[in-house]
Amino acid sequence: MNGSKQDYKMQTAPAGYDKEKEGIARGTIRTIEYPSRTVGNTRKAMVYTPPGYSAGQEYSVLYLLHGIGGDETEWYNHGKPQIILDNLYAEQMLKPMIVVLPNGRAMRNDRAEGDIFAPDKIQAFETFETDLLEDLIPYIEANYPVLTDRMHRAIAGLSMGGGQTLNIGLNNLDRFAWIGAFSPAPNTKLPEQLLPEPQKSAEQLSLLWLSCGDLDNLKHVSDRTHAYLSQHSVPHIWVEENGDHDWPVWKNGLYQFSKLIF
Ligand code: FER
Repeated sequence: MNGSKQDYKMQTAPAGYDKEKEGIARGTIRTIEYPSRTVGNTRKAMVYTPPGYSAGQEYSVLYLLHGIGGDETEWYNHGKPQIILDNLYAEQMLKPMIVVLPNGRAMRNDRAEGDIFAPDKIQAFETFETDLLEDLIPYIEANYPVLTDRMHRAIAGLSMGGGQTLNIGLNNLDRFAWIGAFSPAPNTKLPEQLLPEPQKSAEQLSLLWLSCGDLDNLKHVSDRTHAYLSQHSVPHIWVEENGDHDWPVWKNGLYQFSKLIF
């Protein structure tokens, strides 16, 4: 466990953490559109603003990425982040944050149609780095009352989006202090490429979270990343969960990670 955040003990999410509760304040989730110079069109994203959201306050931002079979609605349809986060706010367990659900397939037709493994579609998940940094983040910062320094910006995602999270986040530690990868996919760069200067990355990271189900066929990606981080004493949280490449792991990842950031 050397290099891990050894003091961290994950507490099981309480029963009902992902179920709508009566009588609590609710946030709002809606679809926005932003101009993308990277793709050359207008792209969709969903944005969750927390209960009591007010333009007079300043918010941190979490960018939360979907998997290879999804789009900007995937978390909303399957993960219900707005319910998980509303429940956490009701318990005063979260810092004020806006959550942005982008579409990580940065190409003209960004729907999860046809062969979702086609090379141009896989490439689009790489192109998204530019769309995120140069188009989406500036749009969010121009249109929402958000804090714009690295300490108030987080990135997390599941599977293909977990790989993007590591590739983009660790490559841009001047932009992101909080990084959370849930079951990262084989698009994840090799650890030597992700962290060529592990000591320097370690100094910049506020949190690097890595979790994966023990039954996940892609767990070798997390294993090799965790091994490198440990070997180079890069502090991180590594959670091997009971579970598969599936929503219980990813929803728990969001629940656990969001409590720790900002
Ligand atoms: C692969 C297997 C799975 C791959 C990506 C995935 C890029 C993504 C899975 C997901 O997002 O659920 O070989 O290569």
